[in-house]
Amino acid sequence: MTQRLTRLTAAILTLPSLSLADETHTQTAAPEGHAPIMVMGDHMHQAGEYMVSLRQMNMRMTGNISGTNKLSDAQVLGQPNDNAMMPANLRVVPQKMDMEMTMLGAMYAPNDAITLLAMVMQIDNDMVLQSYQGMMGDTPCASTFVSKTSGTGDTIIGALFRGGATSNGQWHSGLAVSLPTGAIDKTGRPMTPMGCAQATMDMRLPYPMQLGSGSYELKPSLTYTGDWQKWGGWRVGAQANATLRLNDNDEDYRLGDKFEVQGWAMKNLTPYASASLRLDASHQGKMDGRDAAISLPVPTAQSRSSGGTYANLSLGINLIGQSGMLRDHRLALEYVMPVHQDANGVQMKRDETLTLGWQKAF
Ligand SMILES: [Cu+2]
Repeated sequence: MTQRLTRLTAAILTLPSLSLADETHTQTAAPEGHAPIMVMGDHMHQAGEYMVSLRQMNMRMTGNISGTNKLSDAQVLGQPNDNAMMPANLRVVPQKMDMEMTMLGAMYAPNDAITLLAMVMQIDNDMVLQSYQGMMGDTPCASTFVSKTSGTGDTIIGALFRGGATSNGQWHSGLAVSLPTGAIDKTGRPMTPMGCAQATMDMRLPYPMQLGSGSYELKPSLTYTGDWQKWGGWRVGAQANATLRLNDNDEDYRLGDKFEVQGWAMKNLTPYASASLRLDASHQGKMDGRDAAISLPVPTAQSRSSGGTYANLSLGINLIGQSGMLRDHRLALEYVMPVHQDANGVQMKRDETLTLGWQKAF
């Protein structure tokens, strides 16, 4: 009798975990099955599965900050020019920048323990700047000018390694390398403060206008994803990752190493839609060395103006097709709002970023 009761109790206790296991199985097609679209390497695949993805990221920047403080154009003009004796201070002030990144990614799992990944990208930078007349004073040139660069960015290849299971989820680690396929010698003809005329020769454009870091990079990561059924049915995740620059690039500098932590929570709205909330914080060190050919009297050309500490809050929507031609196609949108910016030197102030992404596993 006691034995039968024990067996029955055991069977009842197993029931919820059985239904849970079933849910986990169908989760591959759930809208909250993948992390918000800006998170890289958040999930692994099962043996033989592959996936393609396309992301379009648009980032806007306006005005300038030093540390956490917003600077007026006049305050930027009061900053020293480290690149030359003359002019002694900065003479060109960035007003607005649009950075568009198109990322094409692929994932493939040769077995259940490892998922391989690769990503190539195309970058389009568009900056509007204001030059100020002559070697000093704050008389602007009659019009602003536009500086543009575009081309291939750096290329990422790597792998994710299945870790262990926790009571409510699982974790995996990742290791990728970034290959310096993005140009770091892009040129343009900015409007010079002397006579407010366009430069007559091509000049190397400032660091943020370049398309890559120029260095080989190591990118380790650690990711946790979980199903918090008991606490209201949230799908949650957390990731720590780093970008370590392995060498000085061909132009004799090395961008600072970057460290990032982020956490997210996703909630099912319907069988085909989920909403997400994500918080990320990152720190990037100052660059080491400088490119002697980048010498314009503009804050973005000063090697001290690199790196900083940032935090963002992001809202996202994730859709997954349930039937017909749309079945298993994922479409996701994420809107990133900066909540903390502490920049080294003088850098442009980041505004919102919008990313649209499509993913399909086979
Ligand atoms: Cu994938």
